[in-house]
Amino acid sequence: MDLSNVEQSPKMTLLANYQVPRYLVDEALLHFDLDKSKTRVISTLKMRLNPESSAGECVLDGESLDLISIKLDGKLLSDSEYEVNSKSLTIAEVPEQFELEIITEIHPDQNTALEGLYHSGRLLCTQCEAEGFRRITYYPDRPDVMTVFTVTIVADAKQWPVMLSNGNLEEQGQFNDGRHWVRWHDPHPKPSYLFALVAGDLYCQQDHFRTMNGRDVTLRIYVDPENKHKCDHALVSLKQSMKWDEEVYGREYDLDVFMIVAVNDFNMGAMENKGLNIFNAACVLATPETATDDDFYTIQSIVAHEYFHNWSGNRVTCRDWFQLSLKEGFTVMRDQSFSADLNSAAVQRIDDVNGLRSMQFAEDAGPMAHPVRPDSYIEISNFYTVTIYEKGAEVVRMIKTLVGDEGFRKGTDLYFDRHDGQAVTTDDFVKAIEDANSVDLSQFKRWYEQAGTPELSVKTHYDPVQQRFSLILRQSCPATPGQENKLNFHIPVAVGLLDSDGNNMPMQLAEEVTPYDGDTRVLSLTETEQTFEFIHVSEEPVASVLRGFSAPVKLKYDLTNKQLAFLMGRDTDSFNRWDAGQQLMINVLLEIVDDIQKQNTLALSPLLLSQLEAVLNDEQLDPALVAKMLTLPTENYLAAQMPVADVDGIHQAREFAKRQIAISLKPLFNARYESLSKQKKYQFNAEDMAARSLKNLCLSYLAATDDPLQMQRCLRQMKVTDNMTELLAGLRLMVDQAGPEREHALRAFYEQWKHDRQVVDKWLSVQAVSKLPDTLLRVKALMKHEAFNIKNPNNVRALIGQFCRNNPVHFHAKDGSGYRFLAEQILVLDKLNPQVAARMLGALNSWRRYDLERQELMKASLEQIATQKDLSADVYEIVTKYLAA
Ligand code: B3K
Ligand code: ZN
Repeated sequence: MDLSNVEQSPKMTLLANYQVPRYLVDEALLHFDLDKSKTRVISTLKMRLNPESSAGECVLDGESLDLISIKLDGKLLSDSEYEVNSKSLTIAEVPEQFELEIITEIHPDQNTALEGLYHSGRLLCTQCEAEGFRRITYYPDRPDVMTVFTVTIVADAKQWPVMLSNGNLEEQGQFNDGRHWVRWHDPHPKPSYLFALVAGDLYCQQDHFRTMNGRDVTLRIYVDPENKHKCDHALVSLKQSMKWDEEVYGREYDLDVFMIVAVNDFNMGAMENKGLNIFNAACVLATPETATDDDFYTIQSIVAHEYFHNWSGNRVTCRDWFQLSLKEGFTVMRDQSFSADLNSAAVQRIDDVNGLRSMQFAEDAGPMAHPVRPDSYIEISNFYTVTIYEKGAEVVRMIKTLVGDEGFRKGTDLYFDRHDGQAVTTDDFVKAIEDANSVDLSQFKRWYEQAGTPELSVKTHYDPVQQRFSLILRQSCPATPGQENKLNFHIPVAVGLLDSDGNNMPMQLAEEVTPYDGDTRVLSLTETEQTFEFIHVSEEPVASVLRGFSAPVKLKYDLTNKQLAFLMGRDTDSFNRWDAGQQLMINVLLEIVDDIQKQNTLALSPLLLSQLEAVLNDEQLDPALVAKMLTLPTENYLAAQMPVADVDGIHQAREFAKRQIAISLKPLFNARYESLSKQKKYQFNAEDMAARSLKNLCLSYLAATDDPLQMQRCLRQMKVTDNMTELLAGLRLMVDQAGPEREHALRAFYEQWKHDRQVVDKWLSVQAVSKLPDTLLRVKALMKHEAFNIKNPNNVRALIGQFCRNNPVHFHAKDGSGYRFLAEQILVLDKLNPQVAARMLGALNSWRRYDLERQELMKASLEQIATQKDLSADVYEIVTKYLAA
């Protein structure tokens, strides 16, 4: 397509062009006169020339600001002494050390982008990462400028009774005119992206934590008064996180108070502002009646994630935004191991890998593929990706696997000590681990530099005479945009060998003199191909490769369905047991797709059926694991396994398989459902969650039998339950069956919960992912419902996002209606909130993987977006990269 009429081409930022900041800020005094339509900000900055730089003009970032005045060392600057444009303020001449006073005005109630200071409900709040602070005042808005902030807030006491910022509260007072003021001081130097301010009429729930050195920390959660019953779980999670970080990483909290605020309008999950985390209400508020087990679980992990940032991100921060994974990859890895420690480690690993494979592998194989440490970006907001977060976490996890638990702790201790109060790079992180362990990770660092998912192929050879077993490992990595040829990775491959009874076998390598002690060993693949030869192997083993998913690679290991069935039943590594089952299901389902294409009669593999039956009958196995093992791969993931995704074939095959399994194993599903149905008061713990997940899984299979009695069962479950986990599971199943019961259930649910935003979003989501043919029409109708507001990101994600991402059969409708719908919404959203618009575009990431007709339709929608005037940099960057694919 000719993009020459696309007017704007925002500029690209390159890692190679990094330069240290010319001026540093030693102290920032901020004064806010708060008002929702016009807030005045007086910023006083004590600045000096960076000794590592050389003198020159002083450039400050600033966007969408009304500049009122500038004083340099107390003297008002005239218009000719500075220059302002839409992105910055430049003062031509400044001394080596100086004080700037800048007065600006901003308009929180007009801020629909939700970046900077904005108005949400009855609140004023901020979001500054990555580049939102420049929408509050002129400032060197980059993470390597670290400053001590003191913040004074003045506002009407009635309207804004609570006024918060980072650090500790120093002083407060009243004026005679009904206004009041507070002053917050944060002693820890921090970059501007960690600045936060909140004001509003908020309810506060308080608790305490005693740190490992005996300091008492006050914990506070601030919420809208109607949510005051929803704070307990987050507070428990916070205390669990604080304790875990002390025990596992030796990290103690460093202020007198730690605050969390819940807001309804938020672009992502939460934000780790120093001492004042701001959360999307959906990621912090929960009661058993309104939140599902998944919500409880996610909240626990997000609270932990943001808390852990206090060290991995805040005390030690990023030099520049190319280093984003320094804090995000590491912190995700930390929150994943926290969740694994507190809940079921096997389930946590399965969920993490599922997420990685379905989202990150797709990103890595598509037009936006980028390394964990990218080299360039147009809009940094587009780089808060699954690659930076989830692949970044896998990279840190591999480092831990390579140096061992103790070595890793030595490494992180050194990292935190060495770089406390600094803004550093991923290289600095790796260097600390190397230095603490005397290891060389130079080849390993390619994981940060090269994009794309490596492929690991496995061949085996057994010599019965010599009793030797060879494992031949080979790696390759596909080209990605801008990276044609890849160098070899250093891949840790965890392996076990199983005999025919499923017992672990000894794993002594030919070059070793003593036997290896252990059931799993980690092999380092550093060449293109390497052979590992095991000796004293008394029978031909089945190799269990990539145990625990020891590296983020695509495994190419041609096991027969019979071998997969064996591993599914017998592997001693729970992750690989689940994974073998998934691979078996994929093989079976893709064969059915093939039969559908050839119009053959369909049948379900008896081998798979008997394996599933065995799993369902296994009372010893953790019910949570049973539920995972009985869950078919998603349609999206199946699509990614085909050279050309056959949307309808996959949908039909999966529905067919599900129904066959349901019919064949109905008595078992029935029995387990009933045995798990004992009434018990809701509790959030691994055991009860496991029971509920298996119970709901059984119900979903029973519903797939099309037996009308099962709908009655769903209704009954919805009636008797005390929790949202079971209520929503029932509703979800009913929403897939047309008829008056469905409409009645939806109406009743809404009537009961319309006052609760978190629940209403679930109500929108279940309808967006419905299998019924008129789903798009219903989604469009729901956009006009009182429950939907396009300015609210949670509403957009619940309805539009769920439809486009998790309803493939309707989103990819052959007539292109799904694509046109998405394009229309993106153009509307881009004017309101570019970050949310750009996120929605992600639904078209894999557009080249569909048949030519669908590609044409998707391309037309992309072009329609690309040719729009005044596109945001966010959407511009993604749409042009997609079209270039
Ligand atoms: N650091 C924030 C994400 C900010 C996103 C800015 N567009 C939340 C987190 O990862 O903890
Ligand atoms: Zn984070």
